[in-house]
Amino acid sequence: MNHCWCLFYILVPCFSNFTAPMGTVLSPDYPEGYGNNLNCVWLIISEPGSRIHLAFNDFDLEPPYDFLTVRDGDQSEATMLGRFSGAEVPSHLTSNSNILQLEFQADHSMSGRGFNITYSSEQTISYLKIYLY
Ligand SMILES: *[C@@H]1O[C@H](CO)[C@@H](O)[C@H](O)[C@H]1NC(C)=O
Ligand SMILES: [Ca+2]
Repeated sequence: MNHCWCLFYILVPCFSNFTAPMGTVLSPDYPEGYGNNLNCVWLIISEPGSRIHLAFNDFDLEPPYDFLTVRDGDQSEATMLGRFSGAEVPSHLTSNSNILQLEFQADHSMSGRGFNITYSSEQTISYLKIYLY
């Protein structure tokens, strides 16, 4: 018998929600390499009326097949704030709403180091202060 099952790409799901006011989102097994066939969705949920700030401490994904998509809100069609791949560390970004969605996809081969992203949430007032500063 010919074992063709190996040709099917089985996506390993990984989901989690972050509700603490600040925290760190790491790719699976960071910094050892994240592996293959991933479709991860992380939601960062802050207080209504606040915004979430992302700072990329480290970033290394196999371009262009592995990438991270950041969306403003929890819907799959929510506005995309950025899509990142490769080894260039993205500049920081801030949500417009109180929910940020990070979706990480990796294909069937090759892995980079992964990513280390810290987030913090700010009430809109203090966000404006920081923004104007
Ligand atoms: C993620 O980056 C932060 C800031 O550079 C660092 O303090 C922390 O140790 C890193 N986490 C890991 C698991 O490397
Ligand atoms: Ca890959």
